[in-house]
Amino acid sequence: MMWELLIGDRIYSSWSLRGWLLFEAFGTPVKVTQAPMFSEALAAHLADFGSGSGLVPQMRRDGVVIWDTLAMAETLAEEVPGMWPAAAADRARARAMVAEMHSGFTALRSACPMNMRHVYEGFEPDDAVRRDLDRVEALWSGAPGWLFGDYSIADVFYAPVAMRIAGYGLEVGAEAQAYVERHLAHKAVRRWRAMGIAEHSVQPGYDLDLPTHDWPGTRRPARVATNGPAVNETCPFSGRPVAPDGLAEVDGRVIGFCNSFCRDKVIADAEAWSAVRPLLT
Ligand SMILES: N[C@@H](CCC(=O)N[C@@H](CS)C(=O)NCC(=O)O)C(=O)O
Repeated sequence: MMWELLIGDRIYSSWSLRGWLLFEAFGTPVKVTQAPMFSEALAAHLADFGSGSGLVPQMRRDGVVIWDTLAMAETLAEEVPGMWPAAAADRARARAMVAEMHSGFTALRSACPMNMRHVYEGFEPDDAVRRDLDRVEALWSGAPGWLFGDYSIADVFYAPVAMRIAGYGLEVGAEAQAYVERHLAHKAVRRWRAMGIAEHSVQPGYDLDLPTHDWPGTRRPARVATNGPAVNETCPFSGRPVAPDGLAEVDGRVIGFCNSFCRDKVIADAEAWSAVRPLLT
């Protein structure tokens, strides 16, 4: 049986992002169930999972429920090779970094809740946030690209920190900034954000009253299309017929999808989807 993963709002839920990357970034198939945080729908899914933790993400298979990202990482790493670094010393350091992320950085996490919709302007980190950032920079220092060469669980755990540095315009040195940009360019992260935009969910508690500008990166100009025909007859994701409300215009070409969620995730970032690339100009 395939693992099932329960997640909250993709735009805001940093732990959900970690949980999903534990699958997506390592090519492990998973059936994802998403519902907005604090919603009745999520409460019903949480009750069905039955762990009693009340938090996301959670994963389950064959009646076994795992309700915390650290336990999810260790459980998946038992069956998926290469999730931890290969060398024992790297593995030990990676575990320490992941544990520190899991239990620490409370100032950064509470002052800068993840919000992948846009970049805030004029956010001033206080001393406690600055100390957390200094610590993050020290941990990332000397990394050969990803923290331990190949992408590992350590990178999964620091991906939302990279999103916060980007999203709050937090100043870090050139080396840390390059690591942030590596995450921003990571196709899995781009797909996650595109799906988050397509959820059209707003959680007011996560939004700051500051001016904003666009999320970093270049994306194809795209919008909802009302008139076809589309260049394709079947949805590039599902193979099902194109739906009347499934049309997107990307760079002037109308592409069709089987539902409006897939339409909107492509409008948000067309190049993040390998199934869509052959349909782009
Ligand atoms: N230690 C947990 C943290 C999970 C967590 O705090 N999840 C947040 C979303 S990012 C949540 O479910 N918040 C909803 C709530 O507090 O009711 C883990 O590693 O999975």
